[in-house]
Amino acid sequence: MDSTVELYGAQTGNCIRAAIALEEVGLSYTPKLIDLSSGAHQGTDYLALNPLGKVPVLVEKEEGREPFVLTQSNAIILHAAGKVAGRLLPENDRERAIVLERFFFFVTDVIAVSHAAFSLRGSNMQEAQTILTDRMLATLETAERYFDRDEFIAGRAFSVADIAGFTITLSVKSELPWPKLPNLSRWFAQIEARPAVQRGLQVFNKT
Ligand SMILES: N[C@@H](CCC(=O)N[C@@H](CS)C(=O)NCC(=O)O)C(=O)O
Repeated sequence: MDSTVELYGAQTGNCIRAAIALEEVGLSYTPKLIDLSSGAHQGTDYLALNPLGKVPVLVEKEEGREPFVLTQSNAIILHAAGKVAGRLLPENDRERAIVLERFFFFVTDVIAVSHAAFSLRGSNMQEAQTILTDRMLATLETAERYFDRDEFIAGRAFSVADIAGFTITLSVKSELPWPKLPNLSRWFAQIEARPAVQRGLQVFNKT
């Protein structure tokens, strides 16, 4: 049966993470660039897909079925992981739980705090923005401990936790005290060099 996958997005951390996940599992998909600066995400057609007017959105179309729509980057990443057993999420219960622990460490303790700080940009709450940014950076630095025994963020294999950690680290690269973070430094260079990660970084890059 014919099926197609589309990923609507822009050059933002949430969209790049979703794209990297699709690239890492080798799913064939069509990127649909949404121009946030012209408000394309607030148009009627786009709001019909995602009433929140946010990117990314994944749409799977299969003949004879209603389109399947996902409107959260983390749901898209986990959905991609489900496409190839054991590829981005271990099949072993405990190993999978550790991957999810570290995936959510980045999603809730680092990325969400970063978003909260970002949302205060241009407001008169500069001090609050600085507090949130400093807290997010301090939390991110604690990821250094995850490499005591293992090569990746959550074990011996690349996983959704590495995807969650990579783009937020990239976005604050110039603000991290790299000499104090030798493990994170080695890990970051290794993840950045992955061909699928490189492709994901370019999917919505229009420059
Ligand atoms: N929790 C959502 C957040 C999505 C989100 O905030 N997307 C931003 C770009 S990273 C966006 O669409 N911003 C445009 C706007 O809010 O107008 C996810 O992870 O997918």
